[in-house]
Amino acid sequence: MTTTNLLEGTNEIINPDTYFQDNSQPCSLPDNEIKVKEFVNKHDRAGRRIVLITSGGTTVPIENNTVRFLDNFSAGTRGATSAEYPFYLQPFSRHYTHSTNCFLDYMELKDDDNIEVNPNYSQKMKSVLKKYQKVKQEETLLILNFVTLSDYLFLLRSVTQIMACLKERAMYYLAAAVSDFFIPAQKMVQHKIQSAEGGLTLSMDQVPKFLKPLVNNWVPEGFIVSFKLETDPSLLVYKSRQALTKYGHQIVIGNLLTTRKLEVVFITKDSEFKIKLTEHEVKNEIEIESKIIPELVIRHDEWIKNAEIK
Ligand code: 9Z3
Repeated sequence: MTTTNLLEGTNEIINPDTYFQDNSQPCSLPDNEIKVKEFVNKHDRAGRRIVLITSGGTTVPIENNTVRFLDNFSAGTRGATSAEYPFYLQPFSRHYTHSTNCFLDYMELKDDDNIEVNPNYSQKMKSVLKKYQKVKQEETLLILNFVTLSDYLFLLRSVTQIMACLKERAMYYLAAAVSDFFIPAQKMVQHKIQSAEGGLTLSMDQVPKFLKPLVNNWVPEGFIVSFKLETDPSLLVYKSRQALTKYGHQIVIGNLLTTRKLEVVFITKDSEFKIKLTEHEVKNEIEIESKIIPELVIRHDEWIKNAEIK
Protein backbone atom coordinates (compact mmCIF):
# COMPACT_ATOMS: atom_id res chain seq x y z
CA MET A 1 0.00 0.00 0.00
CA THR A 2 1.30 3.47 -0.81
CA THR A 3 0.94 6.32 1.64
CA THR A 4 0.29 9.92 0.84
CA ASN A 5 2.20 12.20 3.11
CA LEU A 6 -0.13 15.08 2.78
CA LEU A 7 0.71 17.58 5.38
CA GLU A 8 3.68 18.61 7.35
CA GLY A 9 2.96 19.17 11.03
CA THR A 10 5.17 21.23 13.25
CA ASN A 11 6.45 20.80 16.78
CA GLU A 12 6.34 24.51 17.33
CA ILE A 13 3.52 25.45 19.69
CA ILE A 14 1.27 28.04 18.13
CA ASN A 15 0.48 31.10 20.19
CA PRO A 16 -3.27 31.41 20.96
CA ASP A 17 -3.32 34.96 19.49
CA THR A 18 -1.81 33.65 16.26
CA TYR A 19 -4.55 31.03 16.14
CA PHE A 20 -7.25 33.71 16.15
CA GLN A 21 -5.42 35.71 13.47
CA ASP A 22 -4.89 32.73 11.17
CA ASN A 23 -8.38 31.25 11.37
CA SER A 24 -11.58 33.01 10.38
CA GLN A 25 -14.25 33.37 12.99
CA PRO A 26 -17.42 31.28 12.64
CA CYS A 27 -20.30 33.20 11.02
CA SER A 28 -22.55 32.45 14.01
CA LEU A 29 -20.19 34.29 16.39
CA PRO A 30 -21.65 37.84 16.22
CA ASP A 31 -25.19 36.54 16.90
CA ASN A 32 -23.99 34.39 19.76
CA GLU A 33 -22.10 37.33 21.26
CA ILE A 34 -25.28 39.41 21.25
CA LYS A 35 -27.19 36.63 23.02
CA VAL A 36 -24.45 36.22 25.63
CA LYS A 37 -24.25 39.98 26.30
CA GLU A 38 -28.00 40.15 26.87
CA PHE A 39 -27.93 37.12 29.13
CA VAL A 40 -24.94 38.32 31.15
CA ASN A 41 -26.27 41.89 31.53
CA LYS A 42 -29.65 40.68 32.71
CA HIS A 43 -28.29 38.33 35.36
CA ASP A 44 -25.43 40.63 36.34
CA ARG A 45 -27.96 43.38 37.12
CA ALA A 46 -29.84 40.89 39.32
CA GLY A 47 -26.57 40.13 41.17
CA ARG A 48 -26.66 36.46 40.13
CA ARG A 49 -23.76 34.14 39.56
CA ILE A 50 -23.26 32.66 36.11
CA VAL A 51 -21.60 29.37 35.21
CA LEU A 52 -20.19 28.68 31.78
CA ILE A 53 -20.34 24.95 31.13
CA THR A 54 -18.55 23.63 28.08
CA SER A 55 -19.65 20.20 26.97
CA GLY A 56 -19.29 17.75 24.11
CA GLY A 57 -16.42 17.12 21.72
CA THR A 58 -14.88 19.27 19.02
CA THR A 59 -14.07 18.15 15.49
CA VAL A 60 -11.08 19.08 13.35
CA PRO A 61 -11.54 19.07 9.59
CA ILE A 62 -8.83 17.54 7.40
CA GLU A 63 -9.94 19.29 4.19
CA ASN A 64 -10.95 22.94 3.72
CA ASN A 65 -14.03 21.82 1.78
CA THR A 66 -14.70 19.38 4.55
CA VAL A 67 -15.80 15.87 3.80
CA ARG A 68 -13.80 14.24 6.62
CA PHE A 69 -12.95 15.33 10.12
CA LEU A 70 -11.49 13.84 13.29
CA ASP A 71 -13.68 13.81 16.35
CA ASN A 72 -12.95 13.85 20.07
CA PHE A 73 -14.77 11.50 22.36
CA SER A 74 -17.61 12.97 24.43
CA ALA A 75 -21.29 12.21 24.60
CA GLY A 76 -21.86 15.58 26.27
CA THR A 77 -23.47 13.92 29.28
CA ARG A 78 -21.20 15.47 31.91
CA GLY A 79 -21.99 19.00 30.81
CA ALA A 80 -25.72 18.46 30.29
CA THR A 81 -26.13 16.73 33.64
CA SER A 82 -24.04 19.31 35.46
CA ALA A 83 -26.11 22.14 34.00
CA GLU A 84 -29.15 20.79 35.76
CA TYR A 85 -27.80 20.45 39.28
CA PRO A 86 -27.24 24.11 40.15
CA PHE A 87 -31.00 24.46 39.82
CA TYR A 88 -31.61 21.05 41.41
CA LEU A 89 -33.36 20.12 38.23
CA GLN A 90 -34.38 16.72 37.14
CA PRO A 91 -33.02 15.90 33.75
CA PHE A 92 -34.76 17.44 30.78
CA SER A 93 -34.19 16.62 27.18
CA ARG A 94 -30.98 14.60 27.58
CA HIS A 95 -32.96 11.79 29.20
CA TYR A 96 -35.21 11.62 26.22
CA THR A 97 -32.53 12.16 23.59
CA HIS A 98 -29.85 9.91 25.17
CA SER A 99 -32.23 7.08 25.91
CA THR A 100 -32.54 4.05 23.64
CA ASN A 101 -36.20 4.94 23.15
CA CYS A 102 -37.32 6.90 20.17
CA PHE A 103 -39.07 10.07 21.43
CA LEU A 104 -42.28 8.74 19.87
CA ASP A 105 -42.23 5.91 22.43
CA TYR A 106 -43.19 8.49 25.06
CA MET A 107 -46.43 9.25 23.25
CA GLU A 108 -49.71 7.59 22.50
CA LEU A 109 -52.54 8.24 20.10
CA LYS A 110 -55.54 9.40 22.08
CA ASP A 111 -57.87 9.40 19.13
CA ASP A 112 -57.60 10.16 15.44
CA ASP A 113 -56.66 13.81 16.07
CA ASN A 114 -54.84 13.90 19.39
CA ILE A 115 -51.76 12.44 21.01
CA GLU A 116 -50.90 12.28 24.70
CA VAL A 117 -47.96 11.26 26.86
CA ASN A 118 -47.76 7.54 27.57
CA PRO A 119 -48.92 7.17 31.22
CA ASN A 120 -45.81 5.09 32.02
CA TYR A 121 -43.68 8.19 31.54
CA SER A 122 -46.04 11.02 32.40
CA GLN A 123 -45.16 11.31 36.11
CA LYS A 124 -41.44 11.73 35.47
CA MET A 125 -42.04 13.90 32.44
CA LYS A 126 -44.34 16.19 34.38
CA SER A 127 -41.72 17.03 36.99
CA VAL A 128 -39.04 17.52 34.34
CA LEU A 129 -41.38 19.71 32.33
CA LYS A 130 -42.24 21.92 35.31
CA LYS A 131 -38.61 22.56 36.07
CA TYR A 132 -37.73 23.07 32.44
CA GLN A 133 -40.51 25.62 32.06
CA LYS A 134 -39.30 27.47 35.16
CA VAL A 135 -35.80 27.73 33.68
CA LYS A 136 -37.25 28.94 30.40
CA GLN A 137 -39.51 31.46 32.04
CA GLU A 138 -36.72 32.88 34.20
CA GLU A 139 -34.32 32.68 31.25
CA THR A 140 -31.59 31.17 33.40
CA LEU A 141 -30.23 28.88 30.71
CA LEU A 142 -28.62 29.90 27.44
CA ILE A 143 -27.44 27.13 25.13
CA LEU A 144 -24.93 27.81 22.36
CA ASN A 145 -23.71 25.23 19.91
CA PHE A 146 -20.32 24.47 18.43
CA VAL A 147 -19.05 21.71 16.19
CA THR A 148 -15.47 22.36 15.13
CA LEU A 149 -12.44 23.26 17.21
CA SER A 150 -12.49 26.72 15.66
CA ASP A 151 -16.20 27.25 16.53
CA TYR A 152 -15.38 26.26 20.10
CA LEU A 153 -12.28 28.40 20.57
CA PHE A 154 -13.77 31.58 19.13
CA LEU A 155 -16.90 31.06 21.22
CA LEU A 156 -14.90 30.32 24.36
CA ARG A 157 -12.85 33.49 23.98
CA SER A 158 -15.90 35.67 23.33
CA VAL A 159 -18.06 34.23 26.09
CA THR A 160 -15.35 34.38 28.74
CA GLN A 161 -14.43 37.94 27.80
CA ILE A 162 -18.08 39.00 28.05
CA MET A 163 -18.42 37.21 31.40
CA ALA A 164 -15.25 38.85 32.77
CA CYS A 165 -17.38 41.71 34.16
CA LEU A 166 -18.87 39.23 36.69
CA LYS A 167 -15.40 38.82 38.20
CA GLU A 168 -15.46 36.22 41.02
CA ARG A 169 -19.19 35.59 40.54
CA ALA A 170 -18.50 33.62 37.37
CA MET A 171 -17.56 29.97 37.31
CA TYR A 172 -16.02 28.30 34.27
CA TYR A 173 -16.64 24.55 34.16
CA LEU A 174 -14.67 23.24 31.22
CA ALA A 175 -15.92 19.73 30.53
CA ALA A 176 -15.76 19.78 26.73
CA ALA A 177 -13.36 17.31 25.16
CA VAL A 178 -11.30 19.65 23.03
CA SER A 179 -9.05 18.44 20.23
CA ASP A 180 -5.34 18.45 21.06
CA PHE A 181 -4.26 18.34 17.42
CA PHE A 182 -5.43 20.14 14.32
CA ILE A 183 -4.42 21.12 10.80
CA PRO A 184 -4.12 24.90 10.42
CA ALA A 185 -6.34 26.27 7.64
CA GLN A 186 -3.39 27.42 5.53
CA LYS A 187 -1.86 23.92 5.61
CA MET A 188 -5.07 22.09 4.85
CA VAL A 189 -5.77 20.80 1.35
CA GLN A 190 -8.61 22.59 -0.39
CA HIS A 191 -10.48 19.64 -1.83
CA LYS A 192 -11.52 16.18 -0.80
CA ILE A 193 -8.49 13.92 -0.34
CA GLN A 194 -8.55 11.23 -3.00
CA SER A 195 -8.47 7.62 -1.87
CA ALA A 196 -7.17 6.51 -5.27
CA GLU A 197 -3.74 7.73 -4.15
CA GLY A 198 -3.48 4.98 -1.49
CA GLY A 199 -3.21 5.21 2.31
CA LEU A 200 -3.15 8.48 4.15
CA THR A 201 -0.64 9.82 6.63
CA LEU A 202 -1.68 12.94 8.42
CA SER A 203 0.60 15.20 10.30
CA MET A 204 -1.05 17.62 12.67
CA ASP A 205 -0.02 20.63 14.74
CA GLN A 206 -0.62 20.95 18.44
CA VAL A 207 -3.60 23.07 19.44
CA PRO A 208 -2.43 26.15 21.36
CA LYS A 209 -2.96 25.91 25.13
CA PHE A 210 -5.99 28.15 25.60
CA LEU A 211 -6.27 27.63 29.31
CA LYS A 212 -3.24 29.86 29.70
CA PRO A 213 -4.77 33.09 28.30
CA LEU A 214 -8.15 32.13 29.77
CA VAL A 215 -6.73 31.95 33.30
CA ASN A 216 -4.27 34.83 33.00
CA ASN A 217 -5.98 37.33 30.71
CA TRP A 218 -9.57 36.55 29.77
CA VAL A 219 -11.06 35.87 33.23
CA PRO A 220 -8.31 36.21 35.83
CA GLU A 221 -10.83 36.70 38.67
CA GLY A 222 -13.14 33.85 37.71
CA PHE A 223 -13.42 30.47 39.43
CA ILE A 224 -12.06 28.00 36.91
CA VAL A 225 -12.56 24.24 36.89
CA SER A 226 -11.13 22.10 34.11
CA PHE A 227 -11.46 18.39 33.45
CA LYS A 228 -8.66 15.99 32.63
CA LEU A 229 -9.48 12.84 30.74
CA GLU A 230 -7.12 9.87 30.75
CA THR A 231 -7.37 6.20 29.93
CA ASP A 232 -4.33 5.03 31.91
CA PRO A 233 -5.15 5.06 35.66
CA SER A 234 -1.49 5.46 36.60
CA LEU A 235 -1.33 8.83 34.80
CA LEU A 236 -4.54 10.44 36.00
CA VAL A 237 -3.48 12.18 39.20
CA TYR A 238 -0.07 13.12 37.87
CA LYS A 239 -1.44 14.67 34.66
CA SER A 240 -4.26 16.43 36.49
CA ARG A 241 -1.87 18.03 38.96
CA GLN A 242 0.48 18.92 36.15
CA ALA A 243 -2.37 20.83 34.44
CA LEU A 244 -3.24 22.64 37.67
CA THR A 245 0.37 23.69 38.22
CA LYS A 246 0.83 24.72 34.62
CA TYR A 247 -2.22 26.95 34.38
CA GLY A 248 -2.61 28.00 38.02
CA HIS A 249 -6.41 27.83 38.11
CA GLN A 250 -8.56 26.54 40.98
CA ILE A 251 -9.52 22.91 40.34
CA VAL A 252 -8.77 20.08 37.96
CA ILE A 253 -11.24 17.21 38.02
CA GLY A 254 -9.56 14.05 36.75
CA ASN A 255 -11.59 11.20 35.27
CA LEU A 256 -10.95 7.96 33.44
CA LEU A 257 -12.85 7.17 30.28
CA THR A 258 -14.21 3.88 31.60
CA THR A 259 -15.22 5.04 35.10
CA ARG A 260 -16.09 8.69 34.47
CA LYS A 261 -19.71 8.23 35.54
CA LEU A 262 -18.74 6.52 38.81
CA GLU A 263 -15.65 8.25 40.11
CA VAL A 264 -13.65 11.46 39.74
CA VAL A 265 -10.66 12.93 41.53
CA PHE A 266 -10.56 16.56 42.63
CA ILE A 267 -7.14 18.17 42.50
CA THR A 268 -6.65 21.55 44.14
CA LYS A 269 -3.49 23.43 45.07
CA ASP A 270 -3.40 21.84 48.53
CA SER A 271 -5.67 18.80 48.34
CA GLU A 272 -6.56 15.69 46.41
CA PHE A 273 -9.71 13.67 47.02
CA LYS A 274 -12.03 11.26 45.28
CA ILE A 275 -15.73 11.57 44.73
CA LYS A 276 -17.25 8.16 44.15
CA LEU A 277 -20.71 6.69 43.87
CA THR A 278 -21.52 3.83 46.23
CA GLU A 279 -23.12 0.66 44.84
CA HIS A 280 -26.35 1.71 46.48
CA GLU A 281 -26.24 5.09 44.74
CA VAL A 282 -25.54 3.46 41.39
CA LYS A 283 -28.53 1.14 41.86
CA ASN A 284 -30.70 4.14 42.63
CA GLU A 285 -29.54 5.93 39.49
CA ILE A 286 -27.82 8.72 41.41
CA GLU A 287 -25.57 10.69 39.08
CA ILE A 288 -22.05 11.67 40.08
CA GLU A 289 -22.73 15.28 39.07
CA SER A 290 -25.14 15.49 42.01
CA LYS A 291 -22.03 15.19 44.20
CA ILE A 292 -19.62 17.19 42.06
CA ILE A 293 -21.75 20.32 41.77
CA PRO A 294 -22.54 20.92 45.48
CA GLU A 295 -18.81 20.53 46.23
CA LEU A 296 -18.01 23.17 43.61
CA VAL A 297 -20.73 25.48 44.89
CA ILE A 298 -19.09 25.43 48.35
CA ARG A 299 -15.70 26.19 46.86
CA HIS A 300 -17.08 28.94 44.66
CA ASP A 301 -18.73 30.51 47.76
CA GLU A 302 -15.33 30.56 49.45
CA TRP A 303 -13.74 32.06 46.34
CA ILE A 304 -16.24 34.91 46.37
CA LYS A 305 -15.89 35.46 50.15
CA ASN A 306 -12.11 35.57 49.94
CA ALA A 307 -12.30 38.17 47.21
CA GLU A 308 -14.63 40.30 49.36
CA ILE A 309 -12.18 40.18 52.30
CA LYS A 310 -9.36 41.37 50.05
C1 9Z3 B 1 -13.87 15.39 30.46
O1 9Z3 B 1 -12.96 14.81 30.99
C2 9Z3 B 1 -15.32 14.99 30.63
O2 9Z3 B 1 -15.56 14.58 31.94
C3 9Z3 B 1 -15.74 13.85 29.64
C4 9Z3 B 1 -17.23 13.60 29.88
C5 9Z3 B 1 -15.50 14.31 28.20
C6 9Z3 B 1 -14.96 12.58 29.90
P1 9Z3 B 1 -19.23 12.71 28.48
O3 9Z3 B 1 -19.30 14.00 27.70
O4 9Z3 B 1 -17.73 12.61 29.05
O5 9Z3 B 1 -20.16 12.73 29.68
O6 9Z3 B 1 -19.39 11.50 27.63
N1 9Z3 B 1 -13.64 16.51 29.71
C7 9Z3 B 1 -12.34 17.07 29.45
C8 9Z3 B 1 -11.64 16.30 28.40
C9 9Z3 B 1 -10.38 16.97 27.90
O7 9Z3 B 1 -10.17 16.92 26.73
N2 9Z3 B 1 -9.57 17.59 28.75
C10 9Z3 B 1 -8.27 18.09 28.34
C11 9Z3 B 1 -7.26 17.00 28.60
O8 9Z3 B 1 -7.59 15.97 29.21
C12 9Z3 B 1 -7.87 19.27 29.18
S1 9Z3 B 1 -8.91 20.63 28.99
O9 9Z3 B 1 -6.10 17.17 28.20
